[in-house]
Amino acid sequence: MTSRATSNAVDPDCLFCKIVAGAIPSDQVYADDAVVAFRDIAPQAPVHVLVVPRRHLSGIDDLRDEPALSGRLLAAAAKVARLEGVDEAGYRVAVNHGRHGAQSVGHVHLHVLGGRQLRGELG
Ligand code: TR5
Repeated sequence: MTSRATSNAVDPDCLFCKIVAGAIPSDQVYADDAVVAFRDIAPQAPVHVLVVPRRHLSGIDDLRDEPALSGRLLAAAAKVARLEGVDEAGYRVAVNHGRHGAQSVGHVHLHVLGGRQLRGELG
């Protein structure tokens, strides 16, 4: 049986849905039945990986009633950090949402950033 976390609603016009489907190539670093992680095309740190749900959700606002999938995304971010070797030194997980949050791709994603000392300011 497919759980809500792993169901596969797709937006055919969405960039990250196309990456998840393999229709647009990516440098994938992790995947499971609910989540895919791939390197950001314009990295802002030596390690910059995007963690996205396979299912299309526009932004973090759509995760309000999705505790299982939210947990899967966070768990995947921590796995990516370990796979990338930044877990001991530390890293940042960030989610941009909407206009003021400077979200540019409308498929919810966690940025995993690390590999150097990151600046302290977030806003
Ligand atoms: O600004 P937000 O938080 O929405 O983050 C979107 C991220 O997607 C940015 O850091 C972009 O650099 C990244 N991005 C954009 C494209 C892209 C990508 N990462 C991997 N592969 C990508 N492709 C193939 N095309 C993009 N336009």
